[in-house]
Amino acid sequence: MIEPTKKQLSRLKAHRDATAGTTISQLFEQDETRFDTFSARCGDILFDYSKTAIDEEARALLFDLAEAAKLEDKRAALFAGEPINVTEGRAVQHMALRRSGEEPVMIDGEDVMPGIREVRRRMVEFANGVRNGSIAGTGGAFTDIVNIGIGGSDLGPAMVTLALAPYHDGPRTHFVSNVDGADIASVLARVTAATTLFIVASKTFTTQETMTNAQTARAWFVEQVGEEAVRQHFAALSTALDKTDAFGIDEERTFGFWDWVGGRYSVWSAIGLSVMLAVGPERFDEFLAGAEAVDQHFRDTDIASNVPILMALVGIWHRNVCGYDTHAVLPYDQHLSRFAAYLQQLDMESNGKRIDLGGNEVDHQTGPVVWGEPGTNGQHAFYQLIHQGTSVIPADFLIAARANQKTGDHHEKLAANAFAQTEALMVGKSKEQARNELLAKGTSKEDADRLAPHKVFPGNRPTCTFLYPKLTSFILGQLIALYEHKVFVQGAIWDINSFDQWGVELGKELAGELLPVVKGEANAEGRNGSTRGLIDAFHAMRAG
Ligand code: G6Q
Repeated sequence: MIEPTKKQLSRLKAHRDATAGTTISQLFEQDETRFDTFSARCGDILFDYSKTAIDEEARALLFDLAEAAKLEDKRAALFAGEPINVTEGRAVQHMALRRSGEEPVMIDGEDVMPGIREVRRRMVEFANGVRNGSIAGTGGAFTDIVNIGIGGSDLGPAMVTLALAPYHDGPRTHFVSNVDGADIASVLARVTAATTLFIVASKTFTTQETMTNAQTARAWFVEQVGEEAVRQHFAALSTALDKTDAFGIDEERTFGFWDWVGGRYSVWSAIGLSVMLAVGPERFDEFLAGAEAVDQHFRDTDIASNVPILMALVGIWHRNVCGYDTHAVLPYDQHLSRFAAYLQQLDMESNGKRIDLGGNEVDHQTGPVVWGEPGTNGQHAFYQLIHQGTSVIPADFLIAARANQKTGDHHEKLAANAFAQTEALMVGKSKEQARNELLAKGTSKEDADRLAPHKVFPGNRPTCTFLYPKLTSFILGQLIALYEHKVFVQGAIWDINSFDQWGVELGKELAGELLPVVKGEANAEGRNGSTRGLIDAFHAMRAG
């Protein structure tokens, strides 16, 4: 954090110390208009942050904090295509992938839009061909698509395809990511080689998991159908066109993207091909349009009603001012069941950093642990801790006004639960209330005294709610882009690089070193006692 930001943070902490005695419920008692003044809209999405302890003064201080961190300059540098990913010397321009219109987007003095449009045109042509059967396999029209990728080359398309299941009218899609052979084996057991299209999705085309799975799929396919059909049944999504060729994938079936698209920001690029195949190019366009609308909102809206900035500042308040360690994302939307997993990568890989842009260790907290599961399921599992545990866990609730399907009053019940949870977390239940309720039910005075403490809900636990009309491809594009820009804003305030991921390297290096030891081709000499012991035991168990 740069000095002026630190000063602002101290002011915020002083304000928090002075006002911590005021509960969120009391803020509503003091201000009848609080819901209106502490909520904002981005298009059709309503973002309610009134159920947090942020008051007028705190919000003003948070705005000052953003200004002190030079957020506007940083946002301008992002959109201008400057190489803000400084440790990799790259621009960050996933926004260009969802850009419509004719305006150029310059990176290194070159307009990248013609290249983007050309790849998208080829994707549309290919997707239409596959969907109408004019591009087919040796056994006829493709019935199944297997996307082989991991991390950013898997989570985005897998999450989005699931989220848009109500619009799925193309071939069945499957996602294989884990190097655990169980993953590919279970998918191969479900598909027919002659009508399956394999998409190898890898920016670098060197990732161990993806290349291992791709080779296994290729060998299985060759055994079933033959080597000569590989070109007809395999496509590649990558920036490494030389490597896709070496794998035996046709240039015509290779869809490229660029190094200024980070893996976890790549669902908008060729990496989204499986989504396009599943829901069709029109829906995919709507998905891009939703994100583009948020880009415009983020770039042009005043800070006071700028939803991604507000989301980020609420997060900063919880993380840096209140000191909360984790952040729960709780979609009341079964189709968003992979949304938290997706956001985990987006947020934790982007902002899980401890070195600032100047190369120094930060002296403040950065990204929180992000986690979550859909409601109402979570209510019957981990919500106990959110309500009564010792940690305060700020949570985002997401709920549509309308469901994608007609199933009696399921949706009203779902919504009632979402609203009830945020209310319960805020208002809580006092010991006296708990005791009186027990007495009213006829419990003895002695038992009421004994049980009441267990039935206390401290309340005053903060939540934000996103309410949207229906989970369409447009709304989904908006939701993802909102979180993307939130992550950017927080990284800007923390003065860290949100766009590299060096923290994933060491484990990869060591796995490379250990593979020959695990295979028994090298010995474990020189390694620490635990690793040596584990590998020896591994060998012994296998021999047994
Ligand atoms: C994302 C990360 C990482 C990446 C995977 C797959 O931002 O860089 O999750 O997407 O490691 O990489 P490849 O696409 O190169 O196989």
